[in-house]
Amino acid sequence: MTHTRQLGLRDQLRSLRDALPPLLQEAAGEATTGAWLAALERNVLPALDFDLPVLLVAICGGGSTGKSTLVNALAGRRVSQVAFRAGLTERVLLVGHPSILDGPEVAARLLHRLGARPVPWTRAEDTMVAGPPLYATSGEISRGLLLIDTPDFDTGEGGRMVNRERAEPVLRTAEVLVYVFTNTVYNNQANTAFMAEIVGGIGGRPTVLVYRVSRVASDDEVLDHCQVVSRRLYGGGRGAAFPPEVIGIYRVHESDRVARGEAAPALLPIGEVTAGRPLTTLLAELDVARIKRHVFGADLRDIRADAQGDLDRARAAARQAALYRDALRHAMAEDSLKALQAFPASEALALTAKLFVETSPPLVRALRQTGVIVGAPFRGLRAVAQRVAIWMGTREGAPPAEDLEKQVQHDLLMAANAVRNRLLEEPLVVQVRGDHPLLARARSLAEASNAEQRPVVEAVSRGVFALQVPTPALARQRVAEVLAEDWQAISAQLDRAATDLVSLPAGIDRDLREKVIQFRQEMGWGQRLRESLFASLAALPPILGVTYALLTADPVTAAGLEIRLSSVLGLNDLWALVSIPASAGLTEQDRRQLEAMLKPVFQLWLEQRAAQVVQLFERTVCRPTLQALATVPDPDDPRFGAVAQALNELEATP
Ligand SMILES: Nc1nc2c(ncn2[C@@H]2O[C@H](COP(=O)(O)OP(=O)(O)OP(=O)(O)O)[C@@H](O)[C@H]2O)c(=O)[nH]1
Ligand SMILES: [Mg+2]
Repeated sequence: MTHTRQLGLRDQLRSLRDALPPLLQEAAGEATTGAWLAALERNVLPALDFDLPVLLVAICGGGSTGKSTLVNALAGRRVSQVAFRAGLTERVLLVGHPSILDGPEVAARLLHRLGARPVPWTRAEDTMVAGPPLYATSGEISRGLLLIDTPDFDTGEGGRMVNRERAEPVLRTAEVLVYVFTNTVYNNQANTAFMAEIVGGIGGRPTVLVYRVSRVASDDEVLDHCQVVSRRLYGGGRGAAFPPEVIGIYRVHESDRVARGEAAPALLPIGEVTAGRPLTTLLAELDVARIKRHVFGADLRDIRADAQGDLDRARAAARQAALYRDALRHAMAEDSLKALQAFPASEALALTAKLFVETSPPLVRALRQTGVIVGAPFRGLRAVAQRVAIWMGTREGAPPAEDLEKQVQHDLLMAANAVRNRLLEEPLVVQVRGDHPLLARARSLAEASNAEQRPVVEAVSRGVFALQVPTPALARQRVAEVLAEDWQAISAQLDRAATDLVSLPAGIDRDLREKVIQFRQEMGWGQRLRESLFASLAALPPILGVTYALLTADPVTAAGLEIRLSSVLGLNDLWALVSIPASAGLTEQDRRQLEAMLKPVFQLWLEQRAAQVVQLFERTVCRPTLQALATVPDPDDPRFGAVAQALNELEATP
């Protein structure tokens, strides 16, 4: 690997390390899973920074199998405490050549791979006491090796493998393993399963088997047992050949002299792969560079796979939160309609009349000529004329009716309560039409295999779908707050807001004027001709007058003027229908024209008011939930793309 490539790789890996864990935390409220972050920080990044051609060789196995005895033999001195008691070695001990481990700087950087800062060894007994890794030196150890004595991984205490937790990180870090096992445990499922996970963990690590067995056992029996072990470790079927990861096999016999500490154990090479070489020779002959490349590549592959899993989960969680947030907005829009049952119909009618008058030059001229509409046959007409005058700026307007305000307050409270119930329910259920973007998003998330909780899509009727959107964990955590909210304070806030909602929204006449002009342009010749007839004053007053009479029959609900809200929707989907019953006594044509005139003002009112009510819900009932969701990164957050790119480049790294 060239220097510049290493630099590029290092940057990618660092950006992965820095960006992915917070992304996952923010999106899913979870810490990273898998060992990728530890492998990255402990193995790969230090290796890029500090490339020393030394192999880490871990001596591992069950309790009292003779690991420490073997380490002492290889080191040529008693560095590790040995005894008959299983579980004796309680901490990691590293032994290396003084030219490698000499100098605190080198030692510290080399041992940095183990996570905890190691301390210098002083005496063999230290290995019996739990603590940070120890390091010792021995001139007998090859310069290319760093031996590690490890705690056993099968001594139990209160149902826990106490030493396994100490051994595991070291074993995952080691580049070569020497697995020591005895005749009593060679067939032990638990030990080999643990080892298999470790050795398979980084794409198959080279392993030396050391089998402590009676001298009475034949070589064939010994090899047979070693076969059992290696199949357990690396898989593979029955057959004479050992997997390529097994790089050496030794048998070692029970010896009282060894047990008494008078002699070093004699490791007898067996099997073709060992080719009669002593263990020291075999280890010294290992191709350090090749093994390091292999381990490094395997580490990178593992990191990539694990990190990809985390990225996928973070993305799915972000998409889920965004879907929930938007579905909640949709639900709020649905419920906002409950708060909009009282349309200020007389105001709307007056405004429409005013705008039609203003935008119709012949009508204005006629009105100017005759002054206010005098002597019309309907009593209500005077009120309309007053309204028209108010809108034209010649008179002061009266405040909105009290009962209308009460109605709005009541409706608003009911709607807010409906929204609150939605927050407490799980999942959130909303209805959408077939072409609504929420539907496509819910479907694609339902198909995403990595989503923890998936939305469910159900067809309700033709073209209408119900979406069940799971509540993200982050929002679920806030349910208690939703429940604990001061409902009285919220009611008071809603009541105050209701005052503003009673009349037509401010500035609506500007938007409406455009619609009226557009409407007029779309009118056919015949209608325009009719409209110009309104100017004769004979035709206009009856239309306005009749309509006004209809409206004033019940100013709250505007009985007679039918308003229908469709609720299969979302704000963009709002459609409104204003219809005047045939019983109103208008000609079909006048009725249609009046409906068409009123429809734009109704729609504008509905859109603007619904948006206002939604905002009100956002500030009150939905506040805790929305606050929680606001901390979740958007699915378009550029950090997702940056992490994905870092992972892609890792894949391209040989
Ligand atoms: N007979 C015989 N005894 C051995 C041999 N190797 C080790 N022993 C003895 O077995 C006991 C355990 O040896 P240790 O080296 O402490 O074993 P260990 O695997 O380090 O044990 P833990 O640290 O407890 O996991 C000691 O009493 C050793 O003297 C051997 O080859 N033959
Ligand atoms: Mg030991």
